[in-house]
Amino acid sequence: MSVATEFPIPLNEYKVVSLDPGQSKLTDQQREQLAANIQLCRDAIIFFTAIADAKGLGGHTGGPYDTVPETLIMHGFMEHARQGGTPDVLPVFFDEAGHRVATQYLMAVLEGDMDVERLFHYREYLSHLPGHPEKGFTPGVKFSSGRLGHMWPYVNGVAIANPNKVVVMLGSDGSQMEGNDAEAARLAVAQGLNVKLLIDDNDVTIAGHPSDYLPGFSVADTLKGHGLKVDIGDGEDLDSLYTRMCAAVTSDGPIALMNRRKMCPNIEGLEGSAHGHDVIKTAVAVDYLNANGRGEAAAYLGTVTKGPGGPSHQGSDESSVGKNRDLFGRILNEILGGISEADRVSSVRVFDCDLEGSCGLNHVRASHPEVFVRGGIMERGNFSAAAGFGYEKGRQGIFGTFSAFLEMVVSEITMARLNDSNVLAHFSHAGCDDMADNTCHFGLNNMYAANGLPDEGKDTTRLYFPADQHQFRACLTKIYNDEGLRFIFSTRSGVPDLLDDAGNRLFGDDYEFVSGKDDVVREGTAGYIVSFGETTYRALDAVVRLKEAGQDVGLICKSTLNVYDEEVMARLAASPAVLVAESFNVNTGLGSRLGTELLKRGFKGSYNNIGTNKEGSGGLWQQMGYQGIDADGILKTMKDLLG
Ligand SMILES: Cc1ncc(C[n+]2csc(CCOP(=O)(O)OP(=O)(O)O)c2C)c(N)n1
Repeated sequence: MSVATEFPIPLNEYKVVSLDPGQSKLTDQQREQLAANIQLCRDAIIFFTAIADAKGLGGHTGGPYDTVPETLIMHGFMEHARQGGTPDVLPVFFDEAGHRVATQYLMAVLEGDMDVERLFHYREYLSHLPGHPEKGFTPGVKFSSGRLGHMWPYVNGVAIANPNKVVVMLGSDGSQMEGNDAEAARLAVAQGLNVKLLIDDNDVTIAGHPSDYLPGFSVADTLKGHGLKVDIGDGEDLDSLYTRMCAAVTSDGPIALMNRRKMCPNIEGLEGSAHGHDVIKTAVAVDYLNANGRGEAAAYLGTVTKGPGGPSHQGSDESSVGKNRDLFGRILNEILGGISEADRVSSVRVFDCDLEGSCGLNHVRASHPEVFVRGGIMERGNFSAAAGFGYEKGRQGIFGTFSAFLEMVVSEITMARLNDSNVLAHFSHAGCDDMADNTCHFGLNNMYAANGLPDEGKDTTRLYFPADQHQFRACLTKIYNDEGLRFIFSTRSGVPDLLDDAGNRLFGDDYEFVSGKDDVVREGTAGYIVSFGETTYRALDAVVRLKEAGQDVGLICKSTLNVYDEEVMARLAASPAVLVAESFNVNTGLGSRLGTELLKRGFKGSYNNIGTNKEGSGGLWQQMGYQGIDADGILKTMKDLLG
C-alpha cells in the first residue's frame, strides 16, 4: 500500500493549480480543481485535528479550516512564480495566528517536505508536530508563530529584506486586536512594503464574538485609519476571492483583504460558533466526515483512544486534584460575593484578555458581570487599564491571562509599580506541564514580574506560586486585600493535595498563608530541595524515595517567590546541599537567584538548580520529564548533588 493511501483522506489527489495572478478570472477547469482541493484539504484538517481531540491533546480546527481557500490560491501563485512567472512570491505561508498550525503541517505534506503519516500524530509527545509552528522543528515549517500580534511586524522586516518579492501573511481578526499590528500597519504603509494580508474576519475568538464584546471595533476601519488599502469580500466566494487576491498580488504596496465568513462554514454544529475556534469534538468530526463521503476517516476516528496518563506520586493525594487556574475565578467570586454591590462596583474591575475559561474568569463573568471587563486580546492595554483602575488606594484592578504573555507586559508592570497601582494578576499556564501548545506558550519567565528595585524594602511587588489547591485558596484569600502588585501563578495541569508525613493534608483547614513565609514540607539533614507550584509534588515524591533509600533529604515549598524567609534561609545556608527544582526557565527562575542569596548568608554546600532548559517536546505531562523536572529527574539530580 502506498504511503498516501494509508492516510484515509487521499491527499495524493491534491493537484496544485498553477495560477497566474495576471489572469484575474478562474477557468472552469481551475475552479473545479481548486474547489476539489479545498474540500480535500478541509476534510484532512478536520480528520487529523480530531485525532488529537480523541487522544485528549486539544488543538485548533476552525481557524485552519476557514483559511484553506486563500491558502490554496496562494499556493497556486507560488507555483506560478516557481515556474518562472511573475510576480515573484515568497513561498512561505506566514500566519499571525499560530494556533492555525494545521495549515503548515498540511502544506508541508503537500509540498513533499513531510510524510503524510506524520499527520496522525498532531500535538503528540515527540512527534515534532507541536501546537504552534516552530521553525526548524518540523520538516517544512519555515517560521515560528503562536503569540498573537507578533508576526506582522516581523513579516514587514522580511518584506524589506525581499524588495522584489510579494510577501503574504494569513491574518485573523483576533490577532489584529493586538497593538503590535497597529504599529506594523503604520510601518507597512509608510515604507510602501509589498505585504499582502489575508485576514480571516470570522468574528470569532476564544471568548466569543468580537462584535459583541468589542462593539465599535472594525479591523477594516482600523487598518484604513493607518492608511492601509483594504478590500472587503466573501471568503467563501471562490471566484471573487480569487479576483481580489489577483488584484492584491499584482498591485504594489501593502493591502489587507478582509475575508468575511462564518467560522467553520458548512460544519454542522460549529458554523458561526465560537467553539469552532477549538479542536473539533471527535463526534462532530465523525458526522462531518460521514456526511462528506469520508467514511474510512470517520471509522478511523472511532478507533483512537486517549493517550497514556502520567506516573503516580508518593506524598500527595491523587484522588484530590485541584485545578487552580479554574479555582482562581471561583475563589474570587466568593470574595466578591462578600463585598456589597456598591463597594464592589466602586473598588474592583476584572479584566479578561479573551482567555476567560482558561484562567477561571468565566466564573466571574457569569456571577459578577457588573465588575467584569471583556477586554479582548490586548494584554498590554488591559494590564495598564487594570493598573489605572487601581491607581487610588482602596481600588484594585484584577487581570488574567497565560504566563507566556507576562513577557509582553513587563514594561507596563514597571509603570504600574511607579504609579503605586494595586493590581492582582493571575497568570495561568505557568511552566510547561501539560502544554501541547509547546514552547511559545510555556510560562517560563514569570520572575520578570519582579523587576523593581529593592529600594530599602519599599517595593511591595509579590510573586506567588502555590503548590496545591488548599495553599492556593489560602494564598488568594489572604493577599486579596494587600496593596501593590500581586502576581499569582497556576498551571494548565491540576495539582494533587500535598500530604504530611502522617498522610494528612499538608495545608489543612487551619493553615494560614503568610506572605513571604516558606513551608517546610519535610525536614532533612543531608540536603534540601526547594520547589514551588506543580513541581512541589514531584519533588516530594523524590524526597520520599530518597529518604526510603537512606538519604535524609528535606523539602521546602517556597510559594512566595521573590521574598526570602530568613528562618528558612538560615536552615538552607547551614545545609550541605540545596537543589532548586522548578518549571520556570533555568536561566531566569528562582534557582538563578537563590544560590546568590544563600552565598550571601554563608552557604558552603553544594548547589544546583533545574528548570525548563530546552524547547518543548509536545504532549502533555511528558513535558516535565523531557525537561528533567519530573520526580525521576529531580531524584537523579539530587542524588548526583549529594555525590
Ligand atoms: C499574545 C496572545 N494572546 C493570547 C493568545 C491566546 N489565544 C490563542 S488563539 C486566541 C483567539 C484568536 O482568535 P483569532 O485569531 O481570530 O482566531 P480564530 O478564532 O479565528 O481561530 C487567543 C486569545 C495568544 N496565542 N497570544
